[in-house]
Amino acid sequence: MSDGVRAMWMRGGTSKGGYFLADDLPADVAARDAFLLRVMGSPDPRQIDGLGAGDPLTSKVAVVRRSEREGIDVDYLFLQVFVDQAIVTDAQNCGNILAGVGPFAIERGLVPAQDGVTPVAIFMENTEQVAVASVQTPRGVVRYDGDARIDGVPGTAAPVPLAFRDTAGSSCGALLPTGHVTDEIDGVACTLIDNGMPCVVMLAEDVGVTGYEDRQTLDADTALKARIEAIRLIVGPMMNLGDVAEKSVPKMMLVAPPKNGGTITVRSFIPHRAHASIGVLGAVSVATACYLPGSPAAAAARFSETSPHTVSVEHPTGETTCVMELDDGGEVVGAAMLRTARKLFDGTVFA
Ligand code: NQM
Repeated sequence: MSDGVRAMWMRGGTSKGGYFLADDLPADVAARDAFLLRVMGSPDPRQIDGLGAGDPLTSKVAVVRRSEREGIDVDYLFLQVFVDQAIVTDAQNCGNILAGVGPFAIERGLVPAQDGVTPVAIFMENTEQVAVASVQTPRGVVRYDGDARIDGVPGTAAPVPLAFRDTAGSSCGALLPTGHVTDEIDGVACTLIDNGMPCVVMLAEDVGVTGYEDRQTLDADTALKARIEAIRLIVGPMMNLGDVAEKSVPKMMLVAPPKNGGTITVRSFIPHRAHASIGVLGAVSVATACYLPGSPAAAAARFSETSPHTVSVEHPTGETTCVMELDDGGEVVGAAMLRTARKLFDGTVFA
C-alpha cells in the first residue's frame, strides 16, 4: 500500500506505538499485518525502514473502534509487531498502550469529552475484558501535561488511572491454568498464572541470577535466556497457549525480595528481550501471585503492614504500584494502576 493511512503516534505508559482507527486500516488481516510490518520496518533489528525503533516496547499498535457493546465506549485490539521477525500477533494484550486509548478515542471523536475527567470504558478485544481509563479533559479538551510521574518515563504528565476487574484467565482460561500454585518445570518452581497477562513467575536465584541485574546485563546473558526459553516452551501447552515458539506469551518473570522499600523485585522477559520496566498486566499478574501462599512470589514478597493491598513492584528503572482489590476470601478481584500517555504526532503514515 503506497497511500498514506491516518495514524497517531503516542507514548502509552512505558511503551510507544501507532494508534489507528479500525476503519482506516485494511479490513483483510493479512493485508493489515503486511502494512503494519512496513510501517514499523520489520523484520529488521534496527527497524531502520520504519517507525518501530528496534525494541518490542516501541513496536506496538492499537486498533480502536467505537463499541457496540452495552456500557462500553470503544473496542481496542492490541497488536505486537515483532522487531526481527515478520510476525504481527494479537495473542497478548498491552496495558501500557491501553493508557493512550482513552485520549486517542476522545481526540478522534469516538467518545464525547466531559469538562474535567472523562471515563472511557474500553473493551480489550485480545482478552475480551474491560478496563476503565480516566482521562483528564478540562473544558472538554484532552490534557497531556500534568504532575503524574511513572518510573521508566522522564518528566511528568497528566495522570491516566486504569482500573481492571475480572482479568483472571484472560488468555489461559483460568488464573492458575494447571490448577496448581506451583509447578516444577525443568527443576525450577514456577507459578503459571494469568491475571490479564500469561506469566511464569519464578525466583531469580533458582535460574542463577540475583533479580537485581540491569536490562543490558540480562539481555547479554545467553545461557539464562536459553534456560528460561526452555521452560517457556514446556509451559505453553500447560497454560492452554499451545506451541508458544512464535508467540509473545507467556512472559517470564524472575522475582526476588524488594531492595528499595517496595513489595517485590521483578526482572521480566517479554519473552526474548528483558523489559526496561514491567508491563501493566504483567505487573498485575505478578502482584496477584504474591497473594498465593507457597508460591515463589509469596516467598519473595514483603507486604507493608499498613497497606497490604498495595503491591509496589520494583523493576530495572524504578517501581510500579498496583492497588489490588481483594474479596472477603482474600482472592484478587480487581486492580488499579497509574499510567500517563502523550500524543507525539498525528498525521499520515506510509508503507
Ligand atoms: O503487561 C510489554 C508493556 C508490555 C505489556 C510486554 C504490558 C502489559 O510494557 O500489560 O503493558 O509484556 O510485552 O507495554
